[in-house]
Amino acid sequence: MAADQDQTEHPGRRLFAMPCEFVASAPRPEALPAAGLPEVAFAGRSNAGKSSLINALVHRRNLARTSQTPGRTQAVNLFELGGRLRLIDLPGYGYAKVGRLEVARWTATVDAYLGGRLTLRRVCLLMDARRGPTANDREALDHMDLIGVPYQIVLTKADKLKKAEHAAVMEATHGEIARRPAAHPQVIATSARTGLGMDELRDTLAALAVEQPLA
Ligand SMILES: Nc1nc2c(ncn2[C@@H]2O[C@H](COP(=O)(O)OP(=O)(O)OP(=O)(O)O)[C@@H](O)[C@H]2O)c(=O)[nH]1
Ligand SMILES: [Mg+2]
Repeated sequence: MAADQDQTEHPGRRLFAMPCEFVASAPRPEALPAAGLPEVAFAGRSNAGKSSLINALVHRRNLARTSQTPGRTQAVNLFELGGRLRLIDLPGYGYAKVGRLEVARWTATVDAYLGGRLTLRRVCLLMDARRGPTANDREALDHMDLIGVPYQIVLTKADKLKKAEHAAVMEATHGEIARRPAAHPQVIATSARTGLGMDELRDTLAALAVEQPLA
């Protein structure tokens, strides 16, 4: 397929082929840079694959730091894509094995960083496709429904699923969000390893970006 045709079918490809740069790492809310471009934040349990997904979206190996050690991303890290969209890597919550970041602490972080941020267009809430929603995930969804932050569920590590498992987790996830007011109805299953679902996610996020790079 010709490249032009590709980009018509997948408008997200053009945006996500643009340069992506690290903007800032904010360990505390006061350190967050001023709002400007529309923002998409990536949230979820520690080890859900947030940093890996950001890297895969922008075709970079190690822009966002990934780790086998859950809880690695502690600060809020901001990246800017093509002068059109900001990507925000949030700390994970609720991993049992390390000094556990409780959902209560995570919700405080979300409130402090993103609660009043008018430029926040969507939170991608990542869930490991093999696990489906955990109790912690449900608390996170409840919190975002309560404060009215629009979010979309993105299943990760879908390369680990068999076909029947894939269908089952999609159905269960749609059931989970059916009555949730702030949930986007589309659930996307992705793999940072195989690229599954990545164009679909890029297209969805591209619709939130500004049309022209801000000068
Ligand atoms: N099989 C598979 N493994 C993945 C995928 N994405 C991430 N992983 C693995 O999952 C682990 C955690 O990935 P990270 O991207 O660091 O997870 P995170 O959500 O940023 O974790 P914290 O920063 O600790 O909250 C790493 O070992 C990754 O290699 C995927 O699509 N498929
Ligand atoms: Mg991370």
